[in-house]
Amino acid sequence: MKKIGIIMGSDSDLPIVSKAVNTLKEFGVPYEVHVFSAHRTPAEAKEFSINARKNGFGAIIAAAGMAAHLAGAIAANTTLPVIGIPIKSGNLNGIDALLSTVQMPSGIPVATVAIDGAVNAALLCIQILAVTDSDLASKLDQKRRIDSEKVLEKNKAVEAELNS
Ligand code: RP5
Repeated sequence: MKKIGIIMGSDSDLPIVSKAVNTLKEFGVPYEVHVFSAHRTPAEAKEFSINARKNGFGAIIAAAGMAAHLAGAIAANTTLPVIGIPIKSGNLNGIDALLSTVQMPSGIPVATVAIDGAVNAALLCIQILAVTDSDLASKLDQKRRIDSEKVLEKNKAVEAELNS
């Protein structure tokens, strides 16, 4: 199975990024995690991206806060799918990171999830791998069923308590 690369701009992003790691673990998807910054360690970020396909990666998650150009910088150096996570930090609470990550000019796409949307970033990567992996597709179906059942249980409890 292809690996997922998880790159964050700072170790201060780890509390959010760890949710993506846990989701990949839950599905048994292999991953590598690195702290590479587009502005503090641009050479390492570029090196990783240029070699990602030949090093066995199938998609890359890039998480960064503030003027978050990390996902775009990674996407500039690979044609693997790049999923950007705008991290909530600084005076603008992640709005700056959201706009920096999502507003890519045509030609270099970054699939951007919600601010701090690490679980969805991982699920999108799993869905990408599941295009050609039927076991992974079954696990995704199963998770959807379990999540639906949980909501239906909650619905039952709310209906029983509040409806006359
Ligand atoms: C970004 O700046 C990082 O991704 C992080 O979200 C933010 C703040 O970084 P630190 O100052 O906490 O290292 O590059």
